[in-house]
Amino acid sequence: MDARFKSRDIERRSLDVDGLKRSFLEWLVYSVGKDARAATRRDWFHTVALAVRDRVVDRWMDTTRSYYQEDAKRVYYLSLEFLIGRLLTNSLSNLGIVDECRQALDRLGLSMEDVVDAEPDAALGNGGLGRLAACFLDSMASQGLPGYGYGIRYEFGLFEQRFENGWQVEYPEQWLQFGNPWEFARPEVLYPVQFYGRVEEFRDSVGERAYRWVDADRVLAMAYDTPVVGFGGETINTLRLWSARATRDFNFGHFNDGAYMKAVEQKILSENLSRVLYPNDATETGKELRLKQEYFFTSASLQDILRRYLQHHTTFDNLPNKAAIQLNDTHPAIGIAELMRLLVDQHALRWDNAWEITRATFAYTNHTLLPEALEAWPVRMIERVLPRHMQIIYEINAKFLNRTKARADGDNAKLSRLSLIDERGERRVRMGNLAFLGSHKVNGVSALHTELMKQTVFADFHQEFPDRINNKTNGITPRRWLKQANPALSELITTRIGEGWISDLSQIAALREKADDVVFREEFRRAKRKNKKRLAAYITRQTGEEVLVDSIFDVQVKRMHEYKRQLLNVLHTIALYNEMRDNPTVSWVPVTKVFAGKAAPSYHMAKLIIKLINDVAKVVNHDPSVHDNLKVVLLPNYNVTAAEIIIPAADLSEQISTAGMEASGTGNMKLALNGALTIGTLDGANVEIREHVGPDNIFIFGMTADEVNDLRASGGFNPREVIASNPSLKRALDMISTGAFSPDDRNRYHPIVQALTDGGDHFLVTADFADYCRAQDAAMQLYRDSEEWTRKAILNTANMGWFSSDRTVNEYAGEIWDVHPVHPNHDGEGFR
Ligand code: GL9
Repeated sequence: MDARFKSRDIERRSLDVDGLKRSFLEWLVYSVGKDARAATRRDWFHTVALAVRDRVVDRWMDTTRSYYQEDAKRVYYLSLEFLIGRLLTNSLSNLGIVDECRQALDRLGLSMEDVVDAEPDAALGNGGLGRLAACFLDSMASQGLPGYGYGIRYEFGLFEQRFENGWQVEYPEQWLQFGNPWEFARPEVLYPVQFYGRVEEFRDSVGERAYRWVDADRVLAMAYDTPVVGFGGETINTLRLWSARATRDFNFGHFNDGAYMKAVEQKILSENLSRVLYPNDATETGKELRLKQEYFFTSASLQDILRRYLQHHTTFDNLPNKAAIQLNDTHPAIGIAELMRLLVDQHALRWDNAWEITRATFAYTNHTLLPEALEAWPVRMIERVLPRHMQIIYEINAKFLNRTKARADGDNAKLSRLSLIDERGERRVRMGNLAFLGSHKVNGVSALHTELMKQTVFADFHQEFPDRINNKTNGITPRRWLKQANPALSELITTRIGEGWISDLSQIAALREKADDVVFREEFRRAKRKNKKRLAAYITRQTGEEVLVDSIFDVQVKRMHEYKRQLLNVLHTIALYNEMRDNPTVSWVPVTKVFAGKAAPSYHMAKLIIKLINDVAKVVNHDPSVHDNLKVVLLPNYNVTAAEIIIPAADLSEQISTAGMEASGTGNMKLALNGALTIGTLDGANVEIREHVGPDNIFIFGMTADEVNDLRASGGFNPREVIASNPSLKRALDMISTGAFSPDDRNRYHPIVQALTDGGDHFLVTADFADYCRAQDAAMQLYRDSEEWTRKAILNTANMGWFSSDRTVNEYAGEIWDVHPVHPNHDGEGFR
């Protein structure tokens, strides 16, 4: 080989400071096309990202080749959402070259922070469900598991949130505007996906009835691959996202004048499929475009999976031994009908055989019990958009109900609950039932949630298939959520217990004994304080508000939703404000209430709550009578990048959903791992967090899920009575309803007051208010004793090891997927 090429080739992979610096300059000039004098921060970000990407490509190919050579069983994580966030620090950190990169940039007169800050936040998800998918990708790659992510390459991720006059306003988030240096376009990886048309019946070669889907519209799914760098850089997995492309199969015969332009227009419109992420949190509005998105990426992914499988196999009998497909919620559940269609219609398998293979291949994760989130597509819509799938769903249903009828002896109510078709009102396909029936395992995301699945939405199915439901409590990746987001704390931890915790978070338990070490406590506090200063500066930049670094940073960051009860927190804020005003001579523990979160654009109540928080902030923050003892901030545009600044700085973590409604939560885990104490209900994974950190190190309040259930079953309660008996609650609500926070529109909050009173207070805000205030008081009293507080904070960090997504993914791998780590062969050419 030409020596010049060879040396360049080695340079491409060198990881020392000089090599990095040289390759930055080369990338800047030859790929970004700028010289160092003209380069902007964004140019430098692209330069560095491309240089880093260079250093993973060889190992990426090695990884893929090893999977192929070993014909390893792969797991395919199908998800409509991947909330990835920024990738630069993540890649550098997992490759172990953060310092080298910083020094190389330093020599070029650049700050690493500036370069990192120029990366857009990839927000291809709404919240917990999408972020979980991203944590799982990191954990699979970090443990050498052959895992692929499949999803949609949305041109517009989750909207950008701004506040105008205190109201949420949505702006398009154009994360791809300046290009995406991490992805590789694969114009040759292209699959047709069909919609509409009709089904034709015919006789196959052996005279059996068979079906073909004809006269359909066609769209192409084109692949974009992003390498997923595992910790240590040994395994580099793939996230494959599909983008819609118009077909070029013009029927020239049809064209004359206007028809031509119309046909081209139609083609262009078909590319809208991958244009935008639906911004709904746990509610689906039943829009046809959404159904098409779900089918689009599911069909392309299944075609790709079968193509890969067929490189090694000639029959489908081994598919379940070579591919595990995990459905992230019901969004890809149409995949069950699609795999049946591919096997039966395209590959001529017998129905029963295809069904056995399908069921053994799929598994389904349920992420919420909220009834409004359970997808149910109108039969008429599926009939029109996916006519063959509707037939297949009917067939699955008929066979299932026939088999079940024999045993159900006349329990027609039960049969109609088990049916894939909801016959009440407009007929609808219950996607949860389809997902359950078409999967060999079905799991919930926390112990409580899984129990509730068995008792509520899937009670009948659980009776029929008692071994199918299992629990996989969620987890979070310690790489992003401790090592990268919180360098101050993670460096401290590493000096004391080594760095084993990064890939085996259970080792963080070694910190337990440090909780009684006054020197360690002092250093732990110093790390927290550093993070709080960083957040205080961010708050000032974002809102103009100055906050006291030594106040309690009381943090509630998550989507705005009534069940998450930001309102409960707001009512406590107002009550505390009143107490401080009434008792100005008391020495108060200063409190900073930090809120952040987006509301679905059509969720009026959630948007009104945002306005209320901003209105309360305006009054409280400008009232000199509370001095600086209370500040309220609502940070705009909460996303992964903001979370990385907010979470390490939190003292108190608000996890206050109505018991039984938050399936798991994962923010609760991130905050506790970073040494925040939780104030929370016994809901979702809070229950397990309490077990791990110990009941003395968490503030639990409120009704339990059983109590909530009993109360609702007994016909609810009368919020008016509760309010009348609690003067501080009454006063806070009166202030809201009389316009104390909205003098410009005194009726503005009528809908909120109404919901909490005559509306019956469905989320039990008033019912839990008194106990919540008691828990808040306990937290404030504890905060005065900074040694005791720190001790408990350390015990939180030390006891959160079990909540690593490595543990979660290993449970899936062992109990659902049956996949095993593969050690890629890097031919000794690796960088370590
Ligand atoms: C969610 C649940 O509401 C959370 O409690 C859970 O932690 C995550 C991950 O399992 O899934 N289900 C759901 O629809 N969302 C969740 O966060 N919503 C969003 O992702 C916006």
